[in-house]
Amino acid sequence: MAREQRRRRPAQLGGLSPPGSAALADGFREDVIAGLSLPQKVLPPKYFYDARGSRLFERICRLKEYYPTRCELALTRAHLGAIARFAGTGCALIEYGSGESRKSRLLIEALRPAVYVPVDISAVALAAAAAALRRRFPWLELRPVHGDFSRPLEIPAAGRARRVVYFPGSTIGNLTPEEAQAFLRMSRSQVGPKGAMLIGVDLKKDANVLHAAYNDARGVTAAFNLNLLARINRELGGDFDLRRFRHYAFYNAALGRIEMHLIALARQAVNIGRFRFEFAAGESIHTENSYKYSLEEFRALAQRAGFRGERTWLDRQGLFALHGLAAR
Ligand code: AVJ
Repeated sequence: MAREQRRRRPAQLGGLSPPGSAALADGFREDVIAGLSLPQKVLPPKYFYDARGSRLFERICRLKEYYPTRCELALTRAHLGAIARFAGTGCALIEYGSGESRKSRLLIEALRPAVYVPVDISAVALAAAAAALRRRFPWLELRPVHGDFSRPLEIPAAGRARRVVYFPGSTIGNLTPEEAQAFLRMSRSQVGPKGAMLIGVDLKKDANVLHAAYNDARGVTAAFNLNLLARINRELGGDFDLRRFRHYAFYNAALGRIEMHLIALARQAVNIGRFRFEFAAGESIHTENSYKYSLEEFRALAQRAGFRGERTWLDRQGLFALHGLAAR
């Protein structure tokens, strides 16, 4: 087992980072060494999204088993008028994560925000998204913020416009419920007493449906998970043998979450720079949690964070929810 004093994570919300964000290299090394030194080995899911991982995630979003992306887009289309009325046209729309998705374009068209503030930790992704939006919406007042939305941000002056945070994709599922509550509370202070939030949250459902979504037949999710080890090899000089680890995802009903792991198929040692990590046969690296919330559970969580769950929109199959939260 590697020895090195473990540094405290800079924020509690270390698991949260928008898809496509390039994690800072030094943080990556520290987090990997620290995570693999724990009795239950862990790797933070934000490191999935290097260039290759982001491409694999896009492929996941198009898989037939992976319903969240499809359902969220469908429900946004189906309820666009009501969503826009809830948020209020002419609001200041702040989006956490990449701002070039199809859902954001729909919202911008329907909401005609006074100002649109995409927040992304990846400068490259942010610039590309902003350029595309400028071409498409020449009338739009666009003020990109390069930063980490898991920490309080300086949001450019939006005048008197109502602030609405848009946080799609159930990315909040990567956080524990305690972390999610803290994150919502921080968002609540960002939008102020008249503000609101539109947040996409995956629902609890038949465990077989959940299982299929994270164990797709083509093995794209497995490749996405294993890419984390490949990335450690590429960027940190690790010597993981990818053939000796296997993707394992299951629904932990007691905790209400999908867990993704990488399981060592045989006893082995892995070197990363001057560190050496021992694996027993069958030992896991826990790489991701994806929490699922019933409508009531999420409303209660939002309530504890200073929001009132005012509206909820579902897709036709009732698999995914968009919550309209108002500050209270
Ligand atoms: C981007 C965190 C919402 O949890 O479903 C997809 C990531 N992991 N397949 C999710 C993911 C495996 C995704 N989130």
